[in-house]
Amino acid sequence: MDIEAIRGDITAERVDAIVNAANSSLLGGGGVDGAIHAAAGPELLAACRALRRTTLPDGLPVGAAVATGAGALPCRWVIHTVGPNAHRGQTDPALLRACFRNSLDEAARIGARTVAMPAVSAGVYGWDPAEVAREAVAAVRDRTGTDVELVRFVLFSDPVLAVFRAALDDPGR
Ligand code: AR6
Repeated sequence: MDIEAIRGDITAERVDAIVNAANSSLLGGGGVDGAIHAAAGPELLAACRALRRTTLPDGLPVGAAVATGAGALPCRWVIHTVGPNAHRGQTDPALLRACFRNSLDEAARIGARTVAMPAVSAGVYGWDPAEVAREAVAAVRDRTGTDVELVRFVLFSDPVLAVFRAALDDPGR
């Protein structure tokens, strides 16, 4: 599996699946979630509403991941995950690692070979981007045996890109 980190807007990624840093409602929000819904158009919201009516009436739990179609986005699937919210006392790194691990497992399950991921929880949810980077890299390295061939971390700023590059350069992770 190739693992890389770039600076960019994840909505422009031409990969099989992109990961969304959603909230439990799955009905949209700000940050990368807002950007993904804006670029995908109403089909994505309709797919999320369908999940809420059927398999996820209470919403998506923190740490879990679920795929939908991608509407007008250039990718084929959006994998929604819910990061822990540090402002609400959700400070267990295992929850954050679970987001990345479960997103990758969902990617493998649906047959996605190339996956782009943002810095889940590093924005509105208040986590230190360096800690997000460490958990994200550890989770992905733990899943190198799956059929996913490429994981690309797509970061929105140079400082966040730098901490992801540092985590990737650390062989202990
Ligand atoms: N491409 C890549 N990364 C982005 C983009 C983009 N287009 N836009 C923002 N980021 P956040 P969270 C970065 O706040 O902390 C929403 O309202 C951003 O700079 O999007 O998990 C949801 O509905 C940051 O580094 O997600 C939830 O309520 C990272 O993505 C809540 O925010 C994550 O920031 C989730 O908060």
